[in-house]
Amino acid sequence: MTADPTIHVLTMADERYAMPLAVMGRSLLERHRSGRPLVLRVIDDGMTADSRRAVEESWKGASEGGARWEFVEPYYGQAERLPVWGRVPALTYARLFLNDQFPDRAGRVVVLDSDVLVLADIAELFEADLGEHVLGAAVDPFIPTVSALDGLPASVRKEIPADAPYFNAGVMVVDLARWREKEVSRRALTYIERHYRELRQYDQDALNYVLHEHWRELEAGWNAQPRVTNALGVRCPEQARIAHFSGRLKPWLYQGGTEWDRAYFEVLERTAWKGFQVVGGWKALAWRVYDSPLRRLVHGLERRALAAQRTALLRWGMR
Ligand SMILES: [Mn+2]
Repeated sequence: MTADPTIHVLTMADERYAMPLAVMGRSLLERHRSGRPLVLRVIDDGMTADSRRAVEESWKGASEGGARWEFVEPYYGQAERLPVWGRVPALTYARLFLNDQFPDRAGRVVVLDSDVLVLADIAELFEADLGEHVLGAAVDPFIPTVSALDGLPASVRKEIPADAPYFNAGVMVVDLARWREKEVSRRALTYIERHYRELRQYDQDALNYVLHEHWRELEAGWNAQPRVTNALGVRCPEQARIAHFSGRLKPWLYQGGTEWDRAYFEVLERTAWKGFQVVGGWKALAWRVYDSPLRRLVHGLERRALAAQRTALLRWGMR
């Protein structure tokens, strides 16, 4: 590592995610206590000027010092086809070109989804032991191995042991020099071009394929996913250092009952969205009923139904 002590963090958001971005950034900055300079770089896919102003307002004074932020445009390299379906925008693929965001750097960068809540000092993640690996990430509790439901497609499984763990790309610490050395961006794009009809988790599939021997498993607490408990009956790590509200059950859409939902709203109250309340009505109620321990009875079916929908869309809906 270089002598530059600056901590670099990269995230992505569009207009729909302005508020979650404000909460994520606020939580990151409030816990940033190492005294090192911190730069939060936001890949901004068309936020309005008002929203950006509110986001920046939310971050002012959040950190005891040494933090700044910048907004940049998305970049997708030579990509021609970025398959999307459901609620996730093409912006997720910007992650694959993270090295292009730092052309002059060879150190590290922490990459965070904007649907996370940071509960620990990010310096610890930034300094995580990676050995010789390209990146550090936590195993995805919803997709523990490459051969799990929603893991990598059968066509590539012969190249990777079936029990190889599968990581969630929503929280990563990346060594930029090694990323370039392994040509991760180019190879991930090749994977997407070749397998776009079988993609399940967008860019995350490509990264798991390309890096299956080159990532270091981090403690589960760095990417604790609160919804896993009701969906799978799996415990969420108690020592959550980053809570990740992955999937469709976002804390701002309905009243989730976990301690992390409460923590989320505590931070939200210190942003420009102070006073925000979940919109009531049948939809929020439906999410709430749905996110119960009973969910595990139907979760498998739900995922299969979504998979069938996605397959039909990728097969018939593109080109
Ligand atoms: Mn996410």
